[in-house]
Amino acid sequence: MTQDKQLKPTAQAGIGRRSFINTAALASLAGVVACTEKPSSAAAPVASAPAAGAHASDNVTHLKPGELDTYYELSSGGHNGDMRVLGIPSGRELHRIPCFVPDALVGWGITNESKKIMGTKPDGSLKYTVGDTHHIHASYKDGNYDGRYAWVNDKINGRLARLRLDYFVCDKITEIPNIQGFHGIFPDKADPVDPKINYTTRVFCGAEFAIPLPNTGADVNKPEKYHSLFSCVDAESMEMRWQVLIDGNCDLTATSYDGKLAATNQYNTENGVHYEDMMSAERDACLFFNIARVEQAVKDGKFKTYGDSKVPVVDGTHAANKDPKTALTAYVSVPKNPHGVNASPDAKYFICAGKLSPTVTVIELAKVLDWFDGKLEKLDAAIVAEVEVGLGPLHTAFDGRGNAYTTLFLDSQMVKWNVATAIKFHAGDKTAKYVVDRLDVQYQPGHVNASQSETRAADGKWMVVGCKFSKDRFLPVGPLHPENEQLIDISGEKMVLVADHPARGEPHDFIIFKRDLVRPKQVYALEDFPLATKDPKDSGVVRNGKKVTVRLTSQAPAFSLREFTVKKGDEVTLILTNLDKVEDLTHGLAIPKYNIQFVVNPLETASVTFLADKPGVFWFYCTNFCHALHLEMRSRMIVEA
Ligand code: CUK
Ligand code: CUA
Ligand code: CA
Repeated sequence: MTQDKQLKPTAQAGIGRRSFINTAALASLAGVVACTEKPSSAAAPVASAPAAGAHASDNVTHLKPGELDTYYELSSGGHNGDMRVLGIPSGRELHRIPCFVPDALVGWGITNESKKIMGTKPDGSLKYTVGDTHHIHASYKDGNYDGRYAWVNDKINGRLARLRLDYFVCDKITEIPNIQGFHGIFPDKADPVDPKINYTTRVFCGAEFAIPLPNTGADVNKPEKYHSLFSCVDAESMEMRWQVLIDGNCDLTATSYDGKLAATNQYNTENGVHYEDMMSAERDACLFFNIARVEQAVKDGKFKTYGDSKVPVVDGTHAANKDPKTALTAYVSVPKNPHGVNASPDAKYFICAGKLSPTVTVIELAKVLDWFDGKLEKLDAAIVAEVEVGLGPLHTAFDGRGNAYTTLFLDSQMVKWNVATAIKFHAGDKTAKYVVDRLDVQYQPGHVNASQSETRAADGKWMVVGCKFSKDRFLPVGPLHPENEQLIDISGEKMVLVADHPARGEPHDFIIFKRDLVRPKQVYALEDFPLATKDPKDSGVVRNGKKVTVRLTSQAPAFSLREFTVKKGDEVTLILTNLDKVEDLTHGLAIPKYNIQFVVNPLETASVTFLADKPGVFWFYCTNFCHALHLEMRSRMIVEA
């Protein structure tokens, strides 16, 4: 065979493109420049040369058929409203986990069980059918992922979803009161007061948009009434614990390894309600929360509530927290409209990227705690470095060897820089060369993450860069391009671009962790489902007035009932238990003209409720290929007129 099997990413498109972006970028403060690049109508030529330089390591990138990846990537799906699971280094997409938005494949938003998690209106229909996931983080123990849960935000409707990492399914969704534009999330890694609790018990949630509180239509033109809230959700119960009233708009959230601090970077400390106002100040803030003090204030009853919500809200505004000894919050000044705050794996620093400033700011956590303790006079002294890295810095990943990797949106680059050297440079040693390497990426990177980056076990092997634009990187598919996730080998001194993976819009953040940190189960247990039909002989129709319950089971290649009969006007609840217990033996159930389709995995039970409003014969059939006689796996629903 002479076919070219593995396409390598092409080398960078050259200096012309970059200088073009830079010129355009300077002309546009807001940085929306990517679309001014010349579009390309054809696919890029197949690369003939391998990616620049020899591999710095023995990282294996090309998996042969049957070989498994060594890392999981959990990625958000943006306004697709879903979550994705990929294998790294292959970049193969393994699964999409629906949470906020219906999913036709599995029947998410169709079954009663998934609708209950998603939330319904009084008439039983879904409360929301759109979502916008950005940030995904997993539960911790001892500073590393413990494989229990992951959480993801919905920016549009202000919801937090939890995923169980034993089954890779969403099991709870919480709607956060009195917020809009819910953006950054981060689980805590320990308890601030009880050292025995060295695992996640809280999830912090930053609201981006300030709204009048309460938002009743009364104070729309009073900017002083606009606030956003920083929220704490209980990791186990998924109930709201407390909220903090703050100045500014939250972007990302980060937490310290000792559980004492959470932070969010604030890009609109001006509290502007119009676009221009949000960029008027030269500096904004990285806002720190003293978790123990916030919880004490809640205990002491120093809170209010807004509207119908019973959730306690403490005052974390700048004006109310000037005295370090009582402050709940600390506003550390960082340059103009910062984007992203990330905790370094050595547990010492939080790093904010400048976005509209070409800098990154390194904040030492011990010094922030000193300020709260009255031992550091000026909060600004917690900043131990503020150095230039390039244009449009957004997010930062770590390799566990003291290096940070920051996306440069406007420069279309990754910059690798050494944190300790940057601190030296900032302290006055102008010979300290903190920039280690630069690598052009294709194009306009937003998020980045490295293997195990935001844990104490950061291993510096792989980095994935989420490029917002893909242009000439893939075969053209019409106007809507995929995004481009680029795999980069970071095991050596130089970053090496290894592969491009298209991603359907629009992943923002993702985490990459070792595969043995989770133990996914592939078969359910019957006992987990109160509605389960354990014996096919228990199948049948039970009528209670106009309410009809139909129980049936599936075992390849048949449903337990060959037919069932209901009457027009009945409210039918159909409960299906899959009695096949073999891994990978999933069945589906679809009812033509009734807009119903869902799947049941091995030993899973799921149900649907619908109004039998159309008389006739309806062949309900198995949608998930399960057997040589899969096509024959169908039965009749008879709806009598
Ligand atoms: S934001 Cu998307 S690129 Cu939601 Cu994390 Cu920075
Ligand atoms: Cu059961 Cu196909
Ligand atoms: Ca600002």
